[in-house]
Amino acid sequence: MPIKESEWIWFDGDFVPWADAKVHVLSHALHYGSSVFEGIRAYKTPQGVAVFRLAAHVKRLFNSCKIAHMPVPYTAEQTSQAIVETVRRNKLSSCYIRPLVFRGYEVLGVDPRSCPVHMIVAAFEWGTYLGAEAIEQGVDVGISSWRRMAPDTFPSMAKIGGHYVNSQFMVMEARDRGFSEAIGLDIYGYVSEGSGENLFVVVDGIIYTPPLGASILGGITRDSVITIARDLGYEVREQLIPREMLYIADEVFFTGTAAEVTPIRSVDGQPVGEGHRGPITAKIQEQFFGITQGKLPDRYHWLHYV
Ligand code: PPE
Repeated sequence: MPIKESEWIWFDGDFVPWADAKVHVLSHALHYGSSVFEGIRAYKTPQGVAVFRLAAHVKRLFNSCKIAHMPVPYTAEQTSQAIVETVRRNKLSSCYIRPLVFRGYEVLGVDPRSCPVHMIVAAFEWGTYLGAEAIEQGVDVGISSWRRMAPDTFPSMAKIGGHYVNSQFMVMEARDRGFSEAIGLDIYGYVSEGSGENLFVVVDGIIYTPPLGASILGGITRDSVITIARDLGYEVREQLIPREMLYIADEVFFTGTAAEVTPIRSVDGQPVGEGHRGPITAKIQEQFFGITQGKLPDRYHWLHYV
């Protein structure tokens, strides 16, 4: 799906027209994946447009940059302002926001540290990630033959551009096999995550999700869902998940900023539970979308009004 262009992109402190937000072809990030990014959503609520968990996303951006040895030339406050201003200036309501910090043009060679660090913030309309019906109907997924990164190869807690080469292999293979998305196993063979989503599994009323040590990104939607589920009275266990637990699960679902809360109806061609969205997934969705769309009280202070 082509990007729905908006008018302005925040680029190193200035708003530039969408078509003029350009970099040199010898920019370091283009050659070696030396970038860090965030994916954030803003939602239309009856009280106005609100950015979901802005502070948590800005914090993770800075943490990723710290892990990547990429000093951000702006403060967290300036970054938050840039994000809010980008939504406002483009007169967007519900939208996806993509901040990106990257190594630019100066030298070639692997060590990025003499290249300048730039930051952009783009925002644009972006509908449901895995298709319009996915939120209700669920998606069909397959276990990838590509493993997630080993803990001592790439730091999975950092949202670094280069990591997404692995995600690209996973999702291309999945789609070639007729699935919407892939589930990656970690290097030890335990369930890790999707190419761009965290994963939850429900068995006998208990909710399981892989721990940070299973080569996952510490998802902000994951954290939100854990909070919601525990408040609903469910036990949530962050623990290693063997692959076969997916085949006997009552419910499985993805979480992510882009994917939101998306049910999984089959894994490797085997139906999950009854083969459609399960009741716990539905309850969590109701809370998640209720809060993001301003229909339920913002009891965790997750909304930052634009
Ligand atoms: N794991 C990965 C690998 C990942 O990329 C994401 C977000 C998540 C988990 C969920 O994290 P969070 O969004 O904080 O709940 N993936 C982003 C990029 C998707 C894309 O295609 O680009 C996103 O959802 O914005």
